[in-house]
Amino acid sequence: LFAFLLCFSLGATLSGLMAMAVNGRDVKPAFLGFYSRLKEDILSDPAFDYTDDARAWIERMLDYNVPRGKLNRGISVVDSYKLLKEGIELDDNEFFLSCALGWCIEWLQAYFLVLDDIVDDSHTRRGQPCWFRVPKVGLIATNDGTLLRNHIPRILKRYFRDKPYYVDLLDLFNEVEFQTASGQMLDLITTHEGEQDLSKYKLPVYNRIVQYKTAYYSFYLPVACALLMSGENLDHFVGVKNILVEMGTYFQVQDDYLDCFGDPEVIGKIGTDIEDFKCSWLVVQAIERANEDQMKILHENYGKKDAACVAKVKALYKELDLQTVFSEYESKSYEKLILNIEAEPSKAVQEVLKSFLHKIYKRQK
Ligand code: DMA
Ligand code: MG
Ligand code: MG
Ligand code: MG
Repeated sequence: LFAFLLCFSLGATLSGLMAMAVNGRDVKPAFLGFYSRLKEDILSDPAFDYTDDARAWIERMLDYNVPRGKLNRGISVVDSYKLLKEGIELDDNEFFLSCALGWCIEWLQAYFLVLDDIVDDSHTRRGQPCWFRVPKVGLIATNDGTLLRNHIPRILKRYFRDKPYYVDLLDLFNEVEFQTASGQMLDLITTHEGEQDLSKYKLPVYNRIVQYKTAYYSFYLPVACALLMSGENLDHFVGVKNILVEMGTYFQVQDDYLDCFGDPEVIGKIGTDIEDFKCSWLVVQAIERANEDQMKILHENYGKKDAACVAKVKALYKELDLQTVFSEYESKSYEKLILNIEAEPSKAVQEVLKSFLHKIYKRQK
């Protein structure tokens, strides 16, 4: 009887969560609930015969890297899809499908972050050591990244292969992955140029890097997924794409700002941009404003893995008042984005874009 009651109340709670999420308010608990289902699919994939060790490895790797972030990108698919339906309620299956696409983006993000932390020589991520820093993981993390990436088409195949938009969905994920990896390449090879000549770090170089490495997968992809689910042709949404790329650029400027000035306890990661000689928004702004003596300080201290050098760079950023420069940039970007959004013909699309913008405006993490 006890077991029965327990099952009954668990069932009731789950369907309660679903009903709440489907009808509007709190998507996150229901979204998180579907993670276990997708994980179970992967662990029982008939194409691979898991030993107990293999199963335990994958499960730990997924739990460590996939569901522990803010989940903004994933949940945005659901939020956007709901807004595009303009008040027509999602049924349970539509709700699940939009969550599954959201999780594919979270899987993609996990894949990029596992590798990004290796190439950036980072220490922590989401308040825990980076996956490759975990004992016994090390460079096995590179293959785990490959696996995370390969899980995405498997999820898509299982749940979307009969949909008319299946081919477009596969193509979308392929394109966005290509753009992101290309952006990561630009991010990484630009540091070589900066080491030769710091004055190469100018705004157009910066914008190009962040458009590719961040904006497409973080901003365009969630909305594009929701549009495909709604039966739309993505070729008709070039204006929306441009706005989302602008928003993604603003988001990466925030990321760069927080790398230096954010609280590691809050952002869950310790910044490494100064040590790594990154073409960060802050150094671009510093170079624009520095006099000869200040340029000398930058030349002598930027890109050194030495706490004293990093402190000197941070002191210079404060001297140049980059905190104020940033908050002015932040308000201006917001105003410009709102203007562009309000010029979009569809009210539903406007709502999608505004809800996205409000999730990130003045974020602390
Ligand atoms: C992030 O750039 C881009 C991708 C594709 C992960 P980043 O190295 O600034 O990110 P983070 O600050 O999270 O390490
Ligand atoms: Mg990084
Ligand atoms: Mg990086
Ligand atoms: Mg960063």
